[in-house]
Amino acid sequence: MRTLVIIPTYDERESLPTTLADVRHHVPDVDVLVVDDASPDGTGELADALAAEDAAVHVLHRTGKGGLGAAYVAGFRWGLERGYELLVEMDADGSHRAVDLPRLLARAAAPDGPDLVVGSRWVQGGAVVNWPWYRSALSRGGNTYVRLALGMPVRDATAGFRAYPARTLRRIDLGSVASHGYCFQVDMTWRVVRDGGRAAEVPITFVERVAGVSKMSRAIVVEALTRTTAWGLAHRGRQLRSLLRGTDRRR
Ligand SMILES: Nc1nc2c(ncn2[C@@H]2O[C@H](COP(=O)(O)OP(=O)(O)OP(=O)(O)O)[C@@H](O)[C@H]2O)c(=O)[nH]1
Ligand SMILES: [Mg+2]
Repeated sequence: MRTLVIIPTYDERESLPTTLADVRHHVPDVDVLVVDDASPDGTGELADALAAEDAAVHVLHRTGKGGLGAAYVAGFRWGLERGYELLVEMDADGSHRAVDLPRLLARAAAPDGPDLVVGSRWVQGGAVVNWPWYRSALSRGGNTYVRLALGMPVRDATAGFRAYPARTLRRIDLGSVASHGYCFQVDMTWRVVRDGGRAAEVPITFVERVAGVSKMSRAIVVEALTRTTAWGLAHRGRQLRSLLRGTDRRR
């Protein structure tokens, strides 16, 4: 399958070279697209220099920090226009290990494979390295809330290491995806599952970044919480209405 690994960057000058080298080493047949939002630290120029030396590496420059979701939507469009059959999301900061990519890709490429493959921290065999207890608690708690609110059988819906067959992305109205932070991941998972798609989880080991700074913020957590609650209420309302219609008919 023609595969594109999309790596969004904002101020990842220190981490990007290693991330790119690891991807090229572990999955040499795969192309890479760096989507940079005019990083002030010059990550975009660095990516251009790396791409000039390697025909498999491409760079998409955006004009300013527009959030993770918008960067991925731009990357998906770029890849779909060029006929890639499998599109992968991966962080630049070293948290997602390229050594896990072959398993993720194999699961996605299997005959009759799922509509989404999530690299999961919270299934058997998954792990997180070097997170303080409160980051683990936030991620586990957030994912439990998402699962209960949406009734979605996914243990790590906020995970940002994942693979989409092109057919899945073509079914989604990408222009209507407005989530910015890791809410984007929940949003995309929900769109797949809500419409009857199958999501599979593959265990991965997530490693806390060693260089650069996290872009996670209170606003990103609040966005995830409020949007998930709204989707959950709408979903439960729909369920209730169809239940009542069924009861009416039986009377
Ligand atoms: N293009 C682009 N990339 C972004 C933006 N925000 C974050 N990123 C990138 O998205 C990836 C994930 O962001 P992180 O800051 O690591 O966020 P996180 O993984 O939720 O948080 P930590 O676990 O604390 O690192 C990294 O490669 C970032 O450089 C953005 O607005 N635009
Ligand atoms: Mg990170």
